[in-house]
Formats: sequence, structure tokens, C-alpha cells
Amino acid sequence: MFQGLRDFLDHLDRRGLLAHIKKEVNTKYEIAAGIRKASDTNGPALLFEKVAGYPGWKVAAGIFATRRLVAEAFELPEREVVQRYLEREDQRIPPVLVKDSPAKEVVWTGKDIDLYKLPIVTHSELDCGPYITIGIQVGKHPDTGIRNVSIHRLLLLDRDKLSCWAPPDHHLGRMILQAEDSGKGLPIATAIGVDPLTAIASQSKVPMGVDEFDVAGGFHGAPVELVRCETIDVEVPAHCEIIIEAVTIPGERCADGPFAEYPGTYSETKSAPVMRVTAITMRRDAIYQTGLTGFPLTENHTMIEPANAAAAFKEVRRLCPEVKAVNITPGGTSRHHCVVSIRKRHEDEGRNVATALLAANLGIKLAIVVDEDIDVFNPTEVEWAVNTRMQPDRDLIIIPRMMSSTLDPSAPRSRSTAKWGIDATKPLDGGIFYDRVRIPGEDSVDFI
Ligand SMILES: Cc1cc2nc3c(=O)[nH]c(=O)nc-3n(C[C@H](O)[C@H](O)[C@H](O)COP(=O)(O)O)c2cc1C
Ligand SMILES: [Mn+2]
Repeated sequence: MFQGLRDFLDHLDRRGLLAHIKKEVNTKYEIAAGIRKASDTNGPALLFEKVAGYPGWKVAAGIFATRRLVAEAFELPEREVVQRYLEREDQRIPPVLVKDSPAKEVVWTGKDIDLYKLPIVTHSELDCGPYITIGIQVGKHPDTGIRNVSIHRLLLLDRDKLSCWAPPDHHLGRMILQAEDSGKGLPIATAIGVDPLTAIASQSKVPMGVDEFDVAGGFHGAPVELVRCETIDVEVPAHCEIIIEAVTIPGERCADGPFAEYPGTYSETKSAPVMRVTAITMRRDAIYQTGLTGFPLTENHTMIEPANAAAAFKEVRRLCPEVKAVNITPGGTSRHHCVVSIRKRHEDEGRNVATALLAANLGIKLAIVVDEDIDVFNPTEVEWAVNTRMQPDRDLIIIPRMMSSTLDPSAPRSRSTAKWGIDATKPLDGGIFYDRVRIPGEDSVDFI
């Protein structure tokens, strides 16, 4: 279990999964290009030790650049992450409040607040500016006071001003609008450099009214330690690196975008809430953290994938108790394509599973159902099943016009898409013509 980003970096270092970059790099594109390469080559997490224009600062980047790095946060092999996620997601442990935090060693308030002193990164070619991309935002519901934890990009607007891209279909966006209805700003704290399981728990699909720190506690098997902010009534992880305290300005909006989004394409310019920073506190030797969103895989895929796979698994389990494995695949942006393997007991069970996944409002656009002998994580095996066990006129299901959460550029209207399901399971009475060829002893060869 890791208390903060630092412990995790040490762990990655010991495992040979952290590259220390001594070459001086620029915050414009160069750091992001490094993350791009790490993701594309299944490479290590990155620690940039010399950043042009920001003497003394280190930037941790691509900490979740690959699925393997996410698995390291759970200290598990990649294939065991979803099962652990399913076991722990509902074993909630509430956080505890502590008095001291190293992230209070330096305190900037009033005229000392200056976001330009942080090494905030510009990521992709057409991005409209530098964004804080991987802080966790903590806010409290204006009526219930229940905390919400999530990740939203923040565009740097001024020394003490940031945008916060939190649309109303996300809990924080809804809370901003609810506070605005009564003419109030919403206090929002951004903690940069939190422990990895808290960052991943922020992506859990729990309903509004569930504090994601409780989920993080379940993942840790112990309560997350929180500390109070200096100028707003919000608590953040005590072992983080940097805390940005802010309040949204009711009614104020700014242009946000273009921004390289998770489909691997750009989002149009949107109108985002603006917040005023009331304090910045940090460790004396704080490490800044950035993450990439863009063409898959990036951290906006790897971090969200376990939550999506766990949700899909639960959905399938409702109607088919013999679910073997679920893969929310990278090419479907870790959101929209799902491959599931089942032990089917009825000829048409695969069709029910596919349509249930498409109807479940999980954002799944394509559901492929295969038998238990197919490894859902192996694209060749899945394609083989589609080739040898599926006939398009019989086994393809197309559902026109469904509501969906998607930034898919091919969508005919915002948040609308057609969906498709593929039943690539073999017939129950298929006999040896459908069986996968095997050679006795193929699993125990010891001479090569
Ligand atoms: C690296 C990363 C960046 C993200 N950026 C945004 C963002 O800018 N805006 C947004 O609405 N969601 C973003 N998300 C997704 C939300 O954080 C996620 O959907 C979260 O579960 C929402 O929390 P909620 O269920 O409490 O609304 C991002 C996720 C990750 C992993
Ligand atoms: Mn939430």
C-alpha cells in the first residue's frame, strides 16, 4: 500500500519501472511526447528532473501510462486487477482526518498565489493552452455536504484563475450548477500527486452521494488520511504533493478547447466554469504531476478501464452467473468496446449478454461475446472466434439510435449512437467442427 505519490515512485524505481530523465525538457509538448512514447512502447513511468524555466521542480509524468503501471498500483499482475476491483469496490472504508500534512510546508495566499510558478504542461498540438490534467478534485455537495472525488482538466487562465471542465453529467459539474442556483460558488480543492489507488478510486462509477475516498479506503484496506484545506471547507489527502484551493465564480464561463480528448481526436471549444484560487500549499520539494489524454492508450484510458470492466462484469453477472472474463479494449478507448467470455448454457445466452451490455448505459457501443476457451485479452483469439463461430446475418445485432455517453466523432448527434453486438459463441451442439485444435503436450514443452 502506498501513502502518496512518492512511495509509489520509489516502488516503481525498485521494479525498474521509473525512468529518471536528466535532460532538460520544455513544458510545451516535450514532457507529453515522453508520455506518448512510454504508452506506445509499454515503457516506464517518467520522472523529469530538469524542467526549462522551472528551476528545482521535478515533474512526474505518465505514472499510469500503461495497464501494467495501473496493476503496479494494486501490486498485482495485470490480469488480476478487475477481480480485485470487484472484491474491494463495495468494501468501503471512510477516511480519517489528520492534523499535519507535508503538503503545508509552503503556503501561498493573497498576492503570493501564482499558478505560473507551477510547471503546468501543454500536451497536444492543438490544445488551447497549458492544463493541469491529473489532480484529483474534491468538492462537497452544496445540500448534503457529502464529498465527491474526481479528475477534471483545469486550463491555466491567470495567476489565480483556472477553468474546470466538469460537465453536468459528472457529479462535480452538477454540484457547481446546484451551488450557482443559489448564487454561490462551489469550493473545490485540487490535490496533485496523491497515492495511486486514490487516483484510481476517483474513477469508480459510484452514484452521487458516495464519497470516492470511501472506495479508496476499500482498495487500500485502510482509511485514507485527509487534512483540512486552509481557506475552504474541503479535505484532501494529507500525503499529496500540492494542494490548490479554489472557489467557482457563479455565472462565469471561459472558452475551453480545443483539447485532445480520449477518443484520440480534438473536442471543440466548450464553455467551462471558472474558479478563483484562494490558496496554494505544497511540500518544500514538491513534485508536480501531469498525465496525458489523447489517442489510446493514455492515462485517461488505463485509469478508467478497471472501473468500466468491473461495471460490465457486474452487468453480465446479473443474467449469466458463469462470466469468465471481461476486457474493455484499448482500441475502443477503454470505454466503448467490450469483449466478454461466458460458459453458455442456452443457445441464445450470448445474445442476451450482448444486448444487456449495450442497454446498460455503460457507454458500450460494441459488445462481443465469446466462449470460455477464448482469451478476451488476446485480440487474435477474439478475431478467430468472430471468424469461425459467427455469421453476420445470424449473429450480428444492430440497435439504432441509443443514448450514450460518448465523444465519438461519428455519432450522429451529441450523446447518441447506434450500437452493435456480436455473438461469437459456438453452437451448443457444434461438435468437433467448432473445437479449437490442440496438440497434446503443447502446454508443457520444455525444450525451447
Ligand atoms: C486522466 C484523466 C483525466 C480526466 N479528465 C476529465 C475531464 O477533464 N473532464 C471530465 O468531466 N472528466 C474527466 N475524467 C473522467 C472523470 O474523472 C471520471 O468520469 C470520474 O469518475 C467522474 O467522477 P464522478 O462519477 O464523481 O462524476 C478524467 C479521467 C482521467 C483518468
Ligand atoms: Mn462521484
